Formats: sequence, structure tokens, C-alpha cells
Amino acid sequence: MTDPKRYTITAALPYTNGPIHIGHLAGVYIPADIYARYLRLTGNDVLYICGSDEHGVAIPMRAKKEGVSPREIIDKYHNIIKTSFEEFGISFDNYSRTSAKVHHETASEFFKKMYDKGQFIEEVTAQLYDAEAEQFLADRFVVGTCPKCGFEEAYGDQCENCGSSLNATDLINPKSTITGSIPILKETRHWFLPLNQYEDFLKEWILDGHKNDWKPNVYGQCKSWIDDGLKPRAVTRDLDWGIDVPVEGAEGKKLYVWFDAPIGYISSTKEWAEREGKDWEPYWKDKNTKLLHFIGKDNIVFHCIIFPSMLKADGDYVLPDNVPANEFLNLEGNKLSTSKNWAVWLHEYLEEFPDKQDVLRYVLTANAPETKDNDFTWKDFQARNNNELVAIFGNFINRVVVLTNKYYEGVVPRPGVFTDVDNETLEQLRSYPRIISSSLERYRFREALNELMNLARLGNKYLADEEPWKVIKENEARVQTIMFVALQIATALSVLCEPFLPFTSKKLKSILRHSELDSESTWHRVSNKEFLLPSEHHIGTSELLFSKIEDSEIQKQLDKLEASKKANEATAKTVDPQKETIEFDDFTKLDIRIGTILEAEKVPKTKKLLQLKVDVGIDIRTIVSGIAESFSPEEIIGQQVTVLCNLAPRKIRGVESQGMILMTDAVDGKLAFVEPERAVSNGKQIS
Ligand code: B3M
Ligand code: ZN
Repeated sequence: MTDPKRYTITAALPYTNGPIHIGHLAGVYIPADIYARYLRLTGNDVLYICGSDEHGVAIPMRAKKEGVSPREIIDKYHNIIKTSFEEFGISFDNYSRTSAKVHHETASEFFKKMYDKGQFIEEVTAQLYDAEAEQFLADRFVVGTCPKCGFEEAYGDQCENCGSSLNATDLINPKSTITGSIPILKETRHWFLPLNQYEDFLKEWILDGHKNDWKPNVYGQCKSWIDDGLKPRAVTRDLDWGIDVPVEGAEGKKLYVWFDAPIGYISSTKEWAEREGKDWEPYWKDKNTKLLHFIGKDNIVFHCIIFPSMLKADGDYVLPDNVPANEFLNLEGNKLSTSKNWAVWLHEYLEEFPDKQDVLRYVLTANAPETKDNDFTWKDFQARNNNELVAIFGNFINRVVVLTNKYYEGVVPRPGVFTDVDNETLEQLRSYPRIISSSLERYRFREALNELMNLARLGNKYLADEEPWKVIKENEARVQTIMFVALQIATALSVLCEPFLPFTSKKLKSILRHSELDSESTWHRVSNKEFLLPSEHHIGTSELLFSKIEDSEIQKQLDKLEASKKANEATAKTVDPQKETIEFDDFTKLDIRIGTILEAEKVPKTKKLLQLKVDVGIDIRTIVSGIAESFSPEEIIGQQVTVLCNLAPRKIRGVESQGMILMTDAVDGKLAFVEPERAVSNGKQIS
């Protein structure tokens, strides 16, 4: 057993420009949570923190898209994200937000201290400017071709294809994402972090110091940046959303989001310490503290090069001990995308699978993109639930608990003499804490989870080989020993599964009625010769830990994704150009009113036509409408619609149609009614 240590574990602060999806979970929050829970269980002093990243260009962009203020956007997504993390069992000690006062103060002070020490270069340079929007373009306000890899949609600060960190002026053929126009160059004053001055420090600290303990993907990226030569990087922006640059002559300028966001980890720590009555400083400044950043691969440069250089510049802080970044997760063969709605959203998953948090945790860990990009499929989700969680883990526990109740009324039996098989099984059982720890401490979460399942497999094999249900007929005493051993395996599972499957662990501990299992460092006690579940202890009755997921539930999810795909295809189709200009009088000639459909029937021998009776206020009239492929007659009775009333009547298939129902194309390819947003009386005009 290693000595208890202090750990500060950070998980990347999610941008509040959208909810959390499975890519975020698999890449960052689940592995960090497993690690934090594991370290707590082994008796360490652990602080696991996170918070919302509420600055940066992504926020006003989203606000514009939704037609609301940036403040409304951050409040909306902060709440969705925070709640979904809680319900999913992510065990943050604190979840803060960068709009908090403590963060604005902390980030300002950090900048000011560096500024006062002369650690920035102040320079007037020509930057990209959108003359139409009257705005400087940086970060996500500008896209262009990446000079490193040729990707055409690289952002002004980073290429998401090759991960390079860029300056906006590096982009080839830059284009404003605000107006689509080609930017001009305009002079502006900014503050730069001279990363070139940190090269020696970074070489020694990363290239010499962490060659063997950082993941190869992380080390490799760092090495290539350092080898390429580092350049000064602007840490201020001409924006109106963000933290003010706290120096004279910087009016109207804000801190670059990647300057303030990592300081958010420190602010979140302060917020936690204040609430808990603790001192925040040891968690960041005591050299025995291990600082760990869990992130996705697109955040490596910021956490390994830029933020450590800032921490180094300040001088008082510890540097990250490790940055176990993951690769990306795809969904059904395609890249996850917030804007294309190609995702499994956590808050929706929790609504649709309310008691299945652990299933998603399990699948995303078993299939985590640890060393390469990986794919999530709903079929795999179903298979892993049904064939692994239900058939292996759940089945073993169920057999043990049911048999203990059946043979001994729930009381743990007294074992007789252990056979060689029993001793070997117990010996193997005792080795699991060490085996799983060893994988976890090397950030191999998939391997660790597989070992946990091997323990359940050991239990199943033991029962299958020893066959207590047969032996009971001739040798009752032997069955006592078998069940005693099987119960020890079940108990060990309840302890060792906690970091991975916290909800299952809780349920299983409650079935075993063993409150002491929750105490710190029980993890190591699994290895002891003394048994965790003693004879005479009374367990509870069986409760299913996992349940089968049916094909229909999976199909529903696949249908949902199919709808997203269709919607994307529909939006990809070009929007019709605007028609010729008309005068206001032309418009007033149109008599458009709200009506209600009273009756509907198919026009015989047609595929598309419905004959409707519509109450338009003035009268009840017959209208023939080409909507039969989108609606059945029954479903539209009572539907409010918009009707062009003074259109000259025409005969359609022998029926006189007295007006026209206004329709539009929905994203799913069907037609949609244009209906008032709240109840309106029939006959009211549109004006
Ligand atoms: N907000 C996450 C992202 O790139 C970014 C992380 C900040 S961590 C300080 O999606
Ligand atoms: Zn690139």
C-alpha cells in the first residue's frame, strides 16, 4: 500500500454553448471520476473539481444563433450541464463557473501579477478585422486553411484536425464566420505570453522529465510543438464578452478564454475551500500535491504548454504531474457534432434510461478512446449490457444472493475446511485490488474495468464448477463453504466496482447489508486474509442489478439519429433565394386568416390530396390540400391552420377548393402547418 497523498484532479471545463454528450463523458469526465473515486477509496486526500467555461467566442455565437443574450445561454447550459453531471454520479467536490465573481477576481489577479512582473510583451500588431461587422476576428470568429495540415475549417486559435495551436494571422484564406467576408488587417494593441522564453523550462520538465510516465499521444504532441519552436501568443482579445484586461490602456479588451479558463480550476478550488472551511493553497502550492488534468486531445497544448508556463511564471504553483488526455469518440461511424446534433446527449439519455447510469459508464469505459479514436454504437451498448453486465456480473450476484436466501434464510454460513480450489479462488480474489490498482494508476481504465469483470467471471466459474445446487443433495456441509467463498467474491465486487459503477456498488452493498463496506480503504481490505463478510451476517434479498435492454429501445435511439441525419441533409439543401420585391399594397391584398380544421377525408384515387372542412371565421368552407403524405385525416381534426382565403376558387379533382392552407417543409422532410404560437380565434387576420 502506498502512503496517502494529496491529489488535485481537474476535468476540462465544458463550454456552456451546448449540453454534455458521450464524447465528453468518455474522453474526460468518466475517467477522471473513476480516478477520483478510486483515490478516495484508497484513503487519499482528493479534490476533484470542474466548472463551466463561460467565456470565449463560442458563447456569443451560440447566443446569436438562439436569438438570446450570452447571459441567457450560459445560465441555460450551465444548469443543464451541472444537473446532468450530478444525476450521472460524477463526483465533483465542486462544480463552479467562470462567470463567478471569485473567478473574475482570480483571473484578473493572475494577469495583473504577471503584468507587474513584466512577463508579457505588449505590442501593436495587424490583426484580422471584419469591416462589415466592425469587429476583430480571432478564435472561432475566423476560419481558414490550416498552414500545418491543409484542413480548410481551422479556427483562428486552433486546428481541430491536427490539433495545432494557431494565431489567426497564420490561417491561409481566412474568412469571417460572422459575415462570411474576407477580413482586412487592422492594427490593435495586445499582450503576448512569450512562450519562446519558456522553451528550456518545457524541454527539461516535459521532454526530459515525463518521457516515461505521460501517455505517448500526449508526450508526442508536446514534443512536436516544442521541436517546432514556440512563438509568443496573444492572451488578450478585442471582444465584448469575457473578463476585462485589468491594466490601463486596455479598455474594451478581454482576456483570451484560454488564459482565463484554466485559472478556473484554481477559482473552483477557492470556492470549494470557502464553503468547506478549508485552505485552498496546499491543493495548488504544496509540492507534495499531485495535480492531474483530465482532458480531450484537442486541449493538450493548453494544459501542457500554455497553462504550465503561466503557473511557472507565477512561481508559486505546482505543475501538473500528469495530463492523461484521451483521443476522440465517434458515434455510429461519424464524428460527434453539436451543431449537427450528431450525439447522444447526457440529459436526454438520463431521461430515456433513468436507472441506467452505470450502463453508460460501463460501455464508455469498456470502449474508451484511450489510445486511438473509438466508435460508440447502440448495438454495442445493448450487447455489453445484455452479455456482460446482465449475463456475467448481474447473474453471478443474483445466484449468490438467491441461494443464500434459499439455503440459509439469508445468513452467511460458517465455512468448513477449504479445498485447494477454494484456497486458489480466495487467493485470486485477494489479488484483484492490486491488479485493478495497477491498471488505474497507469490510466488504463479499460484494462481495469476488464479486470473487474474478470473477478465476476471468477465467481461465475467457481459456482459453475462447484455446483452447490447439485452438491446440496449429498453434502450440505460442503455447500456452506462454497457459498461462503462465493459471498466473499460478491462482497469484493461491491467494493471494487465503486469507481466504475457507483450506483451498482451502492445497490449491491445494500443487498449485502454491509454499511462498513463504505469506509475508507476497504479497497485494500479485500486483499486481507480476514473476510469482509463474516459468518452469521444477515444479507438482504435479491434485487436485479441490471436488466436486459430490448431491441425496440435500441431501435428508438437509431431512429433518433436517423432523424438528425435527415434534418442535416435538409438544412444542407440550399435555401431558395428571395423573390422579387413587392409593394406593401401587394401584401395587403392577401386575406390570410387563422382557421381550424373540422373535418378531413381522403380525396378518392389520389395519393396526396385531403378534402377539408375548415372554419375560417367568416364561414366554414371546403379546401383541398396536398398534405395526405404528411398527415392522416384523423390526426389533423382540430388543428389550427393559416389560410389564404381570397384565392380564386378552383376545382381540384372535381371538388371546388375555396382557399389554400399555408404549409412549409419540416426538417424531417414532411410538411408542417404554420400555426399560431398560442390559441387564436378563427377568422383573425394575419397582418
Ligand atoms: N472549454 C473545453 C473544450 O475545448 C474547454 C476546456 C477548458 S479547460 C480549462 O471543449
Ligand atoms: Zn491542421
